[in-house]
Amino acid sequence: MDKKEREQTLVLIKPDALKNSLTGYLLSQLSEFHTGLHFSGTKIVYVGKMLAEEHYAEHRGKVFFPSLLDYIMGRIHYTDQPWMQRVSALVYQGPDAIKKIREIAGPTNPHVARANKPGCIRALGTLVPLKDAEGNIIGERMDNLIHASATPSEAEREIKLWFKPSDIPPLMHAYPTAINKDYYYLKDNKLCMTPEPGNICFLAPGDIAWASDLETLRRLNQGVQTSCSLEAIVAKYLINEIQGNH
Ligand code: 3AN
Repeated sequence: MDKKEREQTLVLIKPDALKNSLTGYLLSQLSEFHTGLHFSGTKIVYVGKMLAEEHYAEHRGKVFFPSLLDYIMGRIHYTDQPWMQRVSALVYQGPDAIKKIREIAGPTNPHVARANKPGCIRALGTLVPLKDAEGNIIGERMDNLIHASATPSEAEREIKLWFKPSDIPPLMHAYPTAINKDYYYLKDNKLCMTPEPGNICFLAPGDIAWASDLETLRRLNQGVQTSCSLEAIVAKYLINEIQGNH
């Protein structure tokens, strides 16, 4: 398979789409028949705080950030049904996968989507005003049903954040993988290599991992600065394993 054929992108069907039973419609819009793309990974994910924060890391500190986390974690649309708090994560693959899916998704802001691109998925979304304690409007939350990677580097970061290599058929892997040889634990939100009571093991010898994750862990263990955070690795390998902040 050549590089063009192998282009991948991450799609998240967000809680507002699930709540409104739009999943079938979205999958149909994104289907091979409409896009020429095929999926190489699909899973239902409980989104913990660590995963949510890593996914939206570029928006950290912005006024809408806390609400954005609540939204992707399902706390807005399934407030009283914690067991329903999840998203559907998919990897689509094929020529121009990123561009094709962004086109169908449409502009980020649902009002702009409705005005400029009627018929796109995000035209079905909603804008929700955000208020401070006194009731003043301080911003808005964009409930826009679907996430789609915007660039190849974003797609790589996001696919590696949401998917382990073993979630994707081996012949469809777009990024190098390696067999892990060490035990890696999380202890008080820090990397730890020894088993101690209360430590959470997130990678064990024999596990297949993204090669870049193992390189990051090797560097972190040596105290070297890395561009990928420990949280971005831990969040993924613990997906659906722990309910809570991880
Ligand atoms: P996109 O999802 O189109 O790639 P990003 O990556 O800029 O857009 O933003 C990620 C998410 O953050 C958006 N889907 C939207 O929910 C939220 N967001 C982005 N910009 C704003 C904004 N100015 N006000 C409120 N929410 C925003």
